[in-house]
Amino acid sequence: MADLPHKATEIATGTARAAGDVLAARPVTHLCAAVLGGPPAFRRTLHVGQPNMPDQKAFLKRMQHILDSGRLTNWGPMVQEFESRVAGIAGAKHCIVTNNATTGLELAIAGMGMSGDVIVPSFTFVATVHALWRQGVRPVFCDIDPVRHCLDVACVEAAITSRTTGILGVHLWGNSCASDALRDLARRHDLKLLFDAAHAFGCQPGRPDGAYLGDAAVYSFHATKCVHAFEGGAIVTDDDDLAARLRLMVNFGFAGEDVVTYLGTNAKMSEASAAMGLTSLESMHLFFDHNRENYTAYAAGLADVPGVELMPRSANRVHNFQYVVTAIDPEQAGLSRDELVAALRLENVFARRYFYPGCHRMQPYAGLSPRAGQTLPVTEAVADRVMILPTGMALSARDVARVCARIAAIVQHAPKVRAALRHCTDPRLPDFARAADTAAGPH
Ligand code: T4K
Repeated sequence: MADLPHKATEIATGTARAAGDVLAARPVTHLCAAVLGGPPAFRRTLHVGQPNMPDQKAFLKRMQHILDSGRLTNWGPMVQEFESRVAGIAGAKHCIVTNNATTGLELAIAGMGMSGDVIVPSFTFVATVHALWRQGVRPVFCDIDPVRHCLDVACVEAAITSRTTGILGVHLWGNSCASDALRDLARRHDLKLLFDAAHAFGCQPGRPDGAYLGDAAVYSFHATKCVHAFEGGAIVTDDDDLAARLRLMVNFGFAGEDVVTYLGTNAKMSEASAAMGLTSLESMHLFFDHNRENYTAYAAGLADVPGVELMPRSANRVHNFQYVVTAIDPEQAGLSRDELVAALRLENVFARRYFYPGCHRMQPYAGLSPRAGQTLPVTEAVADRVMILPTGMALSARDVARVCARIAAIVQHAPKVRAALRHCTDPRLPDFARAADTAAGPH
């Protein structure tokens, strides 16, 4: 569907041009933000995590093959091929695919023998922490570094006690944890090292980094991920024994037709999901390249917007650019992150405040570590400022330029936008920005 051609505003100010021209198109004084009564930037809604659609013909051909063969699930040929492709891309000896990453994390936690306390960031999707809790493991929240948003190694070291059995790091936004340092720490203290790599499929560190996969790592192939299998996950590891155990656990613990040798569950991926995963893999580099182009357009379009900072990405690293991460400085922008997210909703741009407010403020973890608010200063600051912007195949670089132009216009008129939001009752506003709450700002 075409975007709204606001020629009277955007073309007059030059903002309807290609991404690289956005800077030249300033000032944007005449561009009226939707919250101030202008038409929305987009007729359709732009989402974070809108699925990338791979080649439909190739997918349907695989589906036909599945239907013809009668093999629908239980480690069929599609799943086997997908496992071998994922292991190859990850550079791991073994891959066990699962029905989603959350189950994959739970199985890895149990299979690795984690118990007692495990150190984990609070700044992550809540599934990371739920997986521990559901396996009877107490999460010990640790702060993150402000640049990569991954575990701060010094904080991890300080948090280790006699109850600690492992570290669960998150390669957040596809960034790499300080994996070598975490591996050394884990070895010195005889701890297990697991990585939640839900965001990081296809990402590779810039230099050889044998620790990137830890003792095991878990990918997500959820529909919102760059490469997806509708729903899906994968555990990768170089550990033969762990892999053998996990393969049993994924399938109820069955070691033979009626021989059960281990506590297991049903975490199997279906052939239909694997067919989507394989087809999605065939377009992986197309998706990555497209995301990189969008990232470049965001970098150009946001370069001069005060208070809106784009998280840098290392050029010497393979990156899926799946998440476009910005940090909002309310002093400079004149608006809080929440106000900017709210104003963008009226443009039909659904930016997200992942992963506010941090797991330590969610149930059942709030109250678990009462001092977490003080011991996680970076987490608290980052959770209040991060805004994720849409990308993926659903957006062109030109769309990105338009999003940036609207952000610039909103920031330029920040006092008026703030006042307008106080009285706004538009149903598209997120719950946290309903008229009565908006003035309160973040916690
Ligand atoms: N660890 C980390 C660090 C994670 O981020 C995640 C998941 C996990 C572990 C667990 O992985 P899985 O068990 O899910 O494999 C989404 C995803 O559900 C979740 O997978 C993801 N991370 C998380 C960051 O985001 P929501 O609830 O914020 O997204 P949702 O469902 O609102 O989707 C975003 C938008 O995308 C929708 O508003 C509309 C659009 N959309 C979405 C789907 C699913 C579509 O257009 N079509 C679709 O089919 O959680």
